Amino acid sequence: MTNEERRLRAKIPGADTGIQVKRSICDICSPGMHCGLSCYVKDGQVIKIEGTDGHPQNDGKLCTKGLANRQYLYRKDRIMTPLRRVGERGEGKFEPISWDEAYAEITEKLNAAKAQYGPESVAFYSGYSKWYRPMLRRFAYSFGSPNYGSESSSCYTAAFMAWKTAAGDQGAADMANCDLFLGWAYNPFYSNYMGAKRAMEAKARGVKFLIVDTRYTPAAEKLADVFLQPRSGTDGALAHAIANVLISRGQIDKEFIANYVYGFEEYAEYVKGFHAGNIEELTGVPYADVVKAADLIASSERMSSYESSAPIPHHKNGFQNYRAIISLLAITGNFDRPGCQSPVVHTYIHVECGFPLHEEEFQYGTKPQDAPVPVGGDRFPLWNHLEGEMQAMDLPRQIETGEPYPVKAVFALGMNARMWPDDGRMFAALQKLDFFVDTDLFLTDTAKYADIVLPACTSMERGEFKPYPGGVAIYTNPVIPPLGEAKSDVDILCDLANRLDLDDGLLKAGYEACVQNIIRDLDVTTAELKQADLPIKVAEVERFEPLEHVKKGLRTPTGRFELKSAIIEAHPEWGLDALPTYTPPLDAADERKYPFTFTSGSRIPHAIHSRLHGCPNNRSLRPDPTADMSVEDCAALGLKERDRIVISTERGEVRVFVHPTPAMPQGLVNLYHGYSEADANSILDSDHLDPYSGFPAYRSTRCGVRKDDAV
Ligand SMILES: Nc1nc2c(c(=O)[nH]1)N[C@H]1C(S)=C(S)[C@@H](COP(=O)(O)OP(=O)(O)OC[C@H]3O[C@@H](n4cnc5c(=O)[nH]c(N)nc54)[C@H](O)[C@@H]3O)O[C@H]1N2
Ligand SMILES: Nc1nc2c(c(=O)[nH]1)N[C@H]1C(S)=C(S)[C@@H](COP(=O)(O)OP(=O)(O)OC[C@H]3O[C@@H](n4cnc5c(=O)[nH]c(N)nc54)[C@H](O)[C@@H]3O)O[C@H]1N2
Ligand SMILES: [Mo]
Repeated sequence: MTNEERRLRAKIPGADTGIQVKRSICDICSPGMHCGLSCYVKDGQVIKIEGTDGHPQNDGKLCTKGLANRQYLYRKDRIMTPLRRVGERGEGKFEPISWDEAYAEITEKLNAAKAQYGPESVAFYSGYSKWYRPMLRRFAYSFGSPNYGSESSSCYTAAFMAWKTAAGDQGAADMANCDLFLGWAYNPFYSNYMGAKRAMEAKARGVKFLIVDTRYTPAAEKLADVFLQPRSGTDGALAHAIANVLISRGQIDKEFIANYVYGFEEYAEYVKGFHAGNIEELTGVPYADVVKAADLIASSERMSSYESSAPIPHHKNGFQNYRAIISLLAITGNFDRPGCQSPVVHTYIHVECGFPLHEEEFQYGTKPQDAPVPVGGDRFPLWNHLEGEMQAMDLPRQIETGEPYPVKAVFALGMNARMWPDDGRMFAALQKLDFFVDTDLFLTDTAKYADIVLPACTSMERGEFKPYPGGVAIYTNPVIPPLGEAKSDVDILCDLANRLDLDDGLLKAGYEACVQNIIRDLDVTTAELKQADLPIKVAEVERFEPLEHVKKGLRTPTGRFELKSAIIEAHPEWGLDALPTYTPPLDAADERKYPFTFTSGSRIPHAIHSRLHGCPNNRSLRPDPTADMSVEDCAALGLKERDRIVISTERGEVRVFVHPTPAMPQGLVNLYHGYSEADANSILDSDHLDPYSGFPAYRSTRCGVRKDDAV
């Protein structure tokens, strides 16, 4: 008997209980996690869950979100059958229908839109879930529409674009071998618990940490050797000031720059504009702290970094700020070397596992060649050039105006319209559609606008392929059958591919055939992966010699790390800057009326976006929407703990509780998103977008605060 079996025996009160422990993965948060989940199953019910011992991702641990999986699975508002809307959009009146009826109606309506307005008039959208995305993208393309898009129009992709612009590919941190870790907008204690564990281990090994955050966070407290606290969205100016100190003192890697960097002279000239005389005014950071940061960088041999792909790009100037930060790696030669930022091999759905698969060919294989530019492509030309998919932030505008062509139908998996800035505009756009299908686990506010709602299932009710770093992978099996008539998203897509009779034999053959196609060069088959209880070895991780990539030439136009973008330079008609220029983040609203900066979305450990607020245990940890403000600002406004306040912007108002805290700097108001009763995004401007990436400015809008006299 193995230790694991012995342990399980001890836990379960005997084989006669009929309890089986079955394995799945937690799909509540990012694909970068997907922790192993052990489900205790009795009579077809999951009665308890825990982290899987020996799983390469979490080895027995789970976070507060993962521990909610049982409540999530059995949430009262799970959708059990396909539904057809019988009331007004948004009203929530539906009748149950059969899968056959649902598929028939979807087939008829999507084909009608295609016939009347062209296949591009149907947009295919995915919310935060990512596991089915290669299938959805291929589905859209096989249908003939260029309009595949997702929540990644507001998450991660802007950071990926910055990396592609600078280095051709995403650079990844090598925390295990660095001696300085630059954690810029880095708070894994709340957003990535296993990352926090690794950071604490690195700290114990003697790795130094430079932490840059607008708030005083657990990372600032537990990790930072130097802590910088800039004002929201001023990161680009701060990075340039650090670069200026390093360059003027000659603390840069001249050889690396001469051989492998493009645009250094112009960049060095540009960053001279950020100096002792203006940096505190621009960012709030005293110049002495900038020098401390530069000293720490200069005294470290191997610097690696994590610059968050959410809060940094969540500003009107976010893409350029992000480039400014990663430029620090290039000028100090901390790129393509052990312990520094290293290119790694992308494997599958945003995760770098170190070995290649045929994902790209699968996703793009049926892309229509002569289709018009995707939604948002004209407005955000760099996005279009680098990503070629719909910039979903532009969807409400195009639905409203029909320019440059009409979008009449949306087929969505897990759409959360509240994710859009000024989400009222997005809901109004949904009203205008001829046809809207949403697939979700729950009857959400967005699903209530759909003509047909399809019931999806959780990771515990389905099987899916999942690779992990280290050259391992698994194909999970359902631990219970889907509740009610719910189905796995990928089965829905494959069923519909058959109903629509798409010219795509692979999609029609089903999910497992698609996965087998994507993994065909591995030594294992899907059937073998399904047999495994834990992820098994499937490939060797590719290792690179130091400087191998830069010597060979990066996948940028110049083959070098580009401080000045040759792509942008070649397109003056875009009106974008080739250097990572800095512009202030805030909108043009009247500063006297709106003297504070509103930021929304910093993560809380026990919730994720709209998902866990409906789970009673998690909700009880933070039941009410509450804004954080500095102790000083609260004192000046006469506010104390749990007073009610009104936060106002030019768009509107939200009413919430207030929490005075020393973690907040003066002038900043922080509201967590995801509470539908005090919706942070309802007071943002839908056109306050980054012209480079199209990303919304969730984290920098002028606002006012007053005590709520209505209570
Ligand atoms: N103000 C503000 N807004 C933000 C952010 C912020 O920081 N501040 N962050 C942005 C970022 S980074 C992100 S990633 C987005 C989050 O993007 P959202 O799309 O808002 O994320 P969720 O609400 O988690 O999930 C969307 C829907 O998917 C459903 N769902 C879950 N699993 C499945 C499944 O397997 N299949 C199907 N069909 N549906 C499923 C959920 O029930 C939910 O209704 O929000 C963005 N919005
Ligand atoms: N528990 C939990 N975990 C999650 C999520 C969740 O909702 N809940 N969401 C997942 C998703 S979709 C994403 S994208 C990631 C995001 O992961 P993170 O980016 O780590 O999460 P945040 O808390 O949004 O931001 C990190 C830090 O950036 C700081 N910050 C905010 N604005 C600025 C700024 O302008 N400049 C600087 N320098 N710092 C700033 C915040 O104060 C915060 O401490 O988390 C993932 N993990
Ligand atoms: Mo995200």
